[in-house]
Amino acid sequence: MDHRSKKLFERAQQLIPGGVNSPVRACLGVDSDPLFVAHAKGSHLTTVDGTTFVDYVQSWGPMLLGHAHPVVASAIHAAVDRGTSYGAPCEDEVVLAEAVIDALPAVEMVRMVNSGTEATMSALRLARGVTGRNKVIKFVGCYHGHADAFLASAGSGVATLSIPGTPGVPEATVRDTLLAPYNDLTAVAELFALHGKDIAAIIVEPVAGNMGLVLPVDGFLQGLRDLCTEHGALLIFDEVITGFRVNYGGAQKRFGITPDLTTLGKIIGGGLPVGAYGGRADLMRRIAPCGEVYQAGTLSGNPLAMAAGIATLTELKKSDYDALEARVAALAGELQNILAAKGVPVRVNTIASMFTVFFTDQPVTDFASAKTANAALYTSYYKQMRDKGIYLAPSPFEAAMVSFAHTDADLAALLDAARAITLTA
Ligand code: KE4
Repeated sequence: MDHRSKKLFERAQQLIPGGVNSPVRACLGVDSDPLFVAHAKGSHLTTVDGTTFVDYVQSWGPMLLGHAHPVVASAIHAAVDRGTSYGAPCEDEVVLAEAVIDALPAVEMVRMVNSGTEATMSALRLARGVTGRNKVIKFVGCYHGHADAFLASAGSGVATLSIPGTPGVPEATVRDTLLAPYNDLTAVAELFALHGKDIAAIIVEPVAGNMGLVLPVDGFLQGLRDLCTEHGALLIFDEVITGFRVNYGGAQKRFGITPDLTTLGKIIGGGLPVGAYGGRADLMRRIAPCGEVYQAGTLSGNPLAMAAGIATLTELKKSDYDALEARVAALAGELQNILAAKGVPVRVNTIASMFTVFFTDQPVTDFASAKTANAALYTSYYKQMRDKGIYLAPSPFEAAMVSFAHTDADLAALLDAARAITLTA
């Protein structure tokens, strides 16, 4: 059935580590081989063997409009004939910066980079540069890209593959990375009591998407804001997933919290490589060339990615986020009922257009509770759903993504597949 995928995977494994250009795609966490994609459109993707799936990964978040959206595609087509990279300023960099600043309440200035990792590593360098402090607080199970400082107890692919610690990262680097459980303000307050004058920043996924989907409990984000203000540290919202996903204005708009810095990625590139970091103008002006904190990038702000980002945000600004959230909330509730009726423990967390199925009988509010979920059940669920044409994240530590292109028939197809599978506790 997946003959060409298997042949391509065999070839790829001789040429590319693990046969993939990003670890989680290898599907090791669900005892499966990856499917090679030939093309994708809207809510669907089609493999090199001609099999079409309803896609609930959506490239891990960028494709909120769905794959190959005509407005985005035509913007890219038009841009490509104007040249793909100038290494000099272009008008679309200004236009996309204006769109981002207009949307996100806490962003007064923004710098484009090429990935979420570049965005978070740059935001941390800026926080350290302006505070003169070295330590950073991150939360166990949160993933902020693969920069050295963030690979302590990270989520996403690090959690999926149970990669121990941080091989290749100097002990001195992670010594400055302090860890706390997500949603645990007491633990954060204790870290400030111990290290307060040395802590440059807290970096947090305001909604966690890399331990599976975990929501902030009431007061958590405000508590982080208050602790940072009290101790002179900066609050960094890593909105690489949540930016333009949980609200057009991101989590900072949805929850009414003002971080000092915000990192972005995924959606703002419309599927092309774009990341960004931004925030208070007084902080961003400390970045070279107007400040002394250095950060640079050959392809930062390239015209193709800017055109894709502008087209994407333009379409999203007109989109009905509340309607999509209501549809996904109903889907998640029905999915929980269907799976629970099979006699297995299950909790489905959802917000906006994201959800995660945890095969556990307890609320999932942090990485420790996320890890109580039955991994074997998730693997069985993943495999059977894939056999029935539903393409899910090959890891229980990710979030399913629904796009504006998903039809009611697409959502029904997921529920029908869930009804048809067999799960044994
Ligand atoms: P990238 O460097 O992969 O563009 O972004 C890193 C990043 C930063 N912050 C958050 C909150 C993120 O979720 C990510 C990347 N997300 C993962 C999936 N959850 C990327 C998938 C992959 O590694 O292939």
